Amino acid sequence: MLRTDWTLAEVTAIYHQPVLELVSQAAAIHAVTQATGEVQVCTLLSVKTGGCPEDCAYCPQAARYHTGVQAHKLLPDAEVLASAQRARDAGSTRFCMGAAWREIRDNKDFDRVLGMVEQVNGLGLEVCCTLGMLNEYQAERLKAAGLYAYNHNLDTSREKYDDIITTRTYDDRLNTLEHVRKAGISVCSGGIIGLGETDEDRIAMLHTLATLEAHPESVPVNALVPVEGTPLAEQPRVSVWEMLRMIATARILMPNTMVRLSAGRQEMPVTEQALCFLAGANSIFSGEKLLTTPNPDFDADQQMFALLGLKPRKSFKDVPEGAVLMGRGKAPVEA
Ligand code: SAM
Ligand code: DTB
Ligand code: SF4
Repeated sequence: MLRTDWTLAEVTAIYHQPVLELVSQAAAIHAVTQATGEVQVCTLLSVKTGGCPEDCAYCPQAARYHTGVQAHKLLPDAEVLASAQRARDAGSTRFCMGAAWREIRDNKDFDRVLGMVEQVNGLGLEVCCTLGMLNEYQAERLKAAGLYAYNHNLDTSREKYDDIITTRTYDDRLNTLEHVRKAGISVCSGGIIGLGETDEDRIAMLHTLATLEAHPESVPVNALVPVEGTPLAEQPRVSVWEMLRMIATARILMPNTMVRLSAGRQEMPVTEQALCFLAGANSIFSGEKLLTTPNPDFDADQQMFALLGLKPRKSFKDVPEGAVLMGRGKAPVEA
C-alpha cells in the first residue's frame, strides 16, 4: 500500500523504534518493493561552481562564506559531455548537473544547459539537474530537452528552515517541486542531517516528503559535510545510527522511492554503508568529488560492490520490475 496520508504521530512512532527493529522492518519492505542487491550508481558534476547569492549555512558555494572553493562559470559543453561519457563508461546510469544558482534565469546560460541536457540524454543516461528554483515554463523547457529528474531538496523541516537559509522560504522550495511534478519530470527531493536539527525536525521533513501529493521518486539523504568557512563548519559528524533512522524511515514511508545514500560517505566505513543498504538505501554517488567536496574514489566503491555482492542498477528503473504499478501521481493506491 502506497500512502500519502501518513500522520506525524505515525512517522514519529516508526522513526523512534529500536534501531534494529526499524532497520529490519525497512529491509522487509525493501525486499518486496525494490531489487535488493542492486544499487544505482550516479555521477554528479558541478557545471557552474561557487559565487551563489544564497546563504545556505551548510554550503561551500555561497559567495558570502570564504571556503576556498574555486568558482567557475558554466563549463563548456564539450567538457560536460566528456564527463558524462566517462561516467557512463564507468557504470553510472544517472548524471546530475548542479549549478550554484539561486534560481534559473531565462538567459543564454539556461539555453546552454538545455543543450547539455539534450546531449547527455542522447548518451542513454538518466539526466538530472539541480539548478535552484524554477517556474512552470522553465520546467517544461527542461522536460522538452529530455530532462529525466530534477533535484531540489527540502533540506530540513519547515520549523528549522529559517535557521539554515534566510534568502528563500520553505514554500518557495515546495512551489518548485510542484512545477517539476507538473511538467512530468521525476522529482528528487531529500535533505541533510547534522545541521543541528532535532529528531522532530528530521521526522517533520520526512513527513512532508511522504505526504506530498505523490512521493518523490528519489529521496537523497545527505550527512552534512562540514566545510571550513561555512557557519556549520564545527558541527559534529552524524553517526551511522542517525543515517539508518533516516534511511529506514524513508524506505518504510515511501516504499517505491529510490533512497540515495548521498553526501557523507567519505567518512563511512564499508560496514556502515552496508547497513545503510540493508536499511533501504539503493543509490550512491560515485567519483572522487560530489559537487565540491570529496567522495570515496572509484576503486574503493568497486571493491565495496564486490565485497557486498552488489550489482549496479540499470537506468530508467524507477518503477521496480515485478512490482504492481502504483500509479505515481495518484494516491494512495494498492500495492
Ligand atoms: N543551488 C541549487 C540548490 O540549492 O537547489 C543546487 C545545488 S545545491 C549544492 C544541492 C544540494 O546539495 C543542497 O540542497 C544540499 O542539500 C546539498 N548540499 C550542499 N552542501 C552540502 C554539504 N556541505 N553537505 C551535505 N549536503 C550539501
Ligand atoms: C543531493 O541531495 N546531494 C548531492 C546532490 N543532491 C546534488 C549534492 C551533495 C553536495 C555535497 C557538498 C558538495 O560537494 O559541494
Ligand atoms: Fe547556492 Fe544551492 Fe549552495 Fe544554497 S545550496 S548556497 S542555493 S548552491
